[in-house]
Amino acid sequence: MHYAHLAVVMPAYNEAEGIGGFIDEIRTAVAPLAERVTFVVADDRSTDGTPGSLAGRDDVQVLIQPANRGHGPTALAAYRAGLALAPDALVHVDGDGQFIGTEIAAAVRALSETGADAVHGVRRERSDAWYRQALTACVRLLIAVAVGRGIPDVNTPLRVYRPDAVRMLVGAVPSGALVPHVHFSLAEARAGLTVRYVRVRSIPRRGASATGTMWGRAARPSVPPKRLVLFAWHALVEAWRWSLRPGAPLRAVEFRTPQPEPSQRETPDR
Ligand SMILES: Nc1nc2c(ncn2[C@@H]2O[C@H](COP(=O)(O)OP(=O)(O)O)[C@@H](O)[C@H]2O)c(=O)[nH]1
Ligand SMILES: [Mg+2]
Repeated sequence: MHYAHLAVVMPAYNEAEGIGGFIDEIRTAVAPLAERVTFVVADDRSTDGTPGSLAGRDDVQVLIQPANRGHGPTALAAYRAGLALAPDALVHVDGDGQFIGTEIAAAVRALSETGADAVHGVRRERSDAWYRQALTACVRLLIAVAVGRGIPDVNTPLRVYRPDAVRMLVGAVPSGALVPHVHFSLAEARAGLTVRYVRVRSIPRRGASATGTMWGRAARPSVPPKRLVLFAWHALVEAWRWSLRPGAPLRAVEFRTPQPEPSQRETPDR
C-alpha cells in the first residue's frame, strides 16, 4: 500500500551533529512508500543548536519542549504532535540515528503489507555494554512472567503504527512516563493488537561526540554509570506500578477496531 501521508516522529537531545543526515537518509528510503512524509522532531531543550541544524528542511517540524524531561516524555510529545497531523501511518525512531534508513522503510512496508496494527524493529548486533544486556535479559524475564509470553525488545524505539492503535496507546500512558515504550508493548500484547517484528541493525549513535546519551560516561567502562542504575530502578518501579502489578491501571487498556460511520455501514436486507 502506498500511504498518502507518513509521519516520522523523533525525540532529540543534543543531536545537532547527526540528526539532519539521519532524516535525509530516512526521507530517501521511505519516499517510494508515501505521497508525503512529514518529520516531527521534539527537541528536549538541546544546548547544542539541534533545532537550528534542521533549518532549511521544509518537511521537518521542530517542537521545542517546555523543559528538559528526558526520553520518555519527549517521545510522547513527539507521538502526540505526529498524530495531530492525521497521518495514515506513524513511525517513531530516536533522533540519535541508531537505525538504518532502508531498514526503517522495511518496517513501514511490513505494516502496510501485513495489515498489522504495529511493527517493532527488533535490534540485533547490539553493541551495548554487558550491564545493559543484563538489564535487558532481566526485563525480558519479568515480562514473560507477567504477560505469559516473551516480547522481543520490549523497549525498542523503532516502531511503526496504524494511527488508531497508537492513539489508544498515547491516550492511555501518562505524559510523564519514563519508559512509554515498555507500557506500549505490554498494552499491545494485552489488548490483542497484531504486532509484527522485523529484525534491524542497531548502529552507534551518529553524532561524533556522545553528548546526547542519557547515561553520561561511566567512570570505568566496565561499570554501569550511576545515572543508568538510578534510571533502571525508577523505570522498573514505574513498569511495576502502572503495567505489571495485579490491578495496574494500564492492564485495563482496551483496543477497539474503529467502526465505520453509520452511512458507510452496509444496510441489512429486509
Ligand atoms: N541524553 C538525553 N537524551 C534525550 C533526552 N531527551 C530526549 N533524548 C533523546 O532520547 C534518545 C535516546 O537516548 P539514548 O541515550 O541513545 O538511549 P539508548 O539508545 O537507550 O541508549 C536520543 O535520541 C536522545 O536524543 C535527554 O534529556 N537526555
Ligand atoms: Mg540511542
